[in-house]
Amino acid sequence: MVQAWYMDDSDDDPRRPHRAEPDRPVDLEQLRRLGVLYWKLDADKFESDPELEKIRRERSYSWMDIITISRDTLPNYEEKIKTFYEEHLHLDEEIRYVLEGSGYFDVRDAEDKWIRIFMEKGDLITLPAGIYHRFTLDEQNYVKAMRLFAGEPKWTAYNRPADHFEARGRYLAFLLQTA
Ligand code: KMT
Ligand code: NI
Repeated sequence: MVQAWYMDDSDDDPRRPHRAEPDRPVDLEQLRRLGVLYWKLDADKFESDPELEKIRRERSYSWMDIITISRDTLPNYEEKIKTFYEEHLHLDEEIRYVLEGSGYFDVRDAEDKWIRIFMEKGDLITLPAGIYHRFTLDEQNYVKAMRLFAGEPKWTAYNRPADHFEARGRYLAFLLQTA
């Protein structure tokens, strides 16, 4: 089951859980209405997994690589971590499959409130084009994840405000339609 919740307003270390009090959990249906898709897979067999292959085929996720985010493995670690946590959007889907370790994807809901999604081993998530979001490691400071892409990857992140992009307009129209 996905673990997601509304965040508190505290600006201390982003790697802490930041659960709102009282707790406001978020379920799969709420995420789906934001265009966020989630699957639980068996990460031990990621190299040959018919379930993963099916998702990749159905959603045209032809491209993939594996990124390990930790101080020792990621060049320019500090800088990248900072960039990941800046609120931004992309013009295409962002797709991540956690193979080891864990981290948090934060996404804005339709009222612009932060929802925090805990991603651990076996969690695959798709963030729609045009959604404002950010990523942080948690207190383990380690994640190994597969990055997937439909076609040739484009990594450009547009920091907020980025409302003039067509992808943003389309996303807002999608939100209205699922409201
Ligand atoms: C991104 O784009 O935010 C990243 O690749 C980091 C998260 S991967 C678990
Ligand atoms: Ni992103």
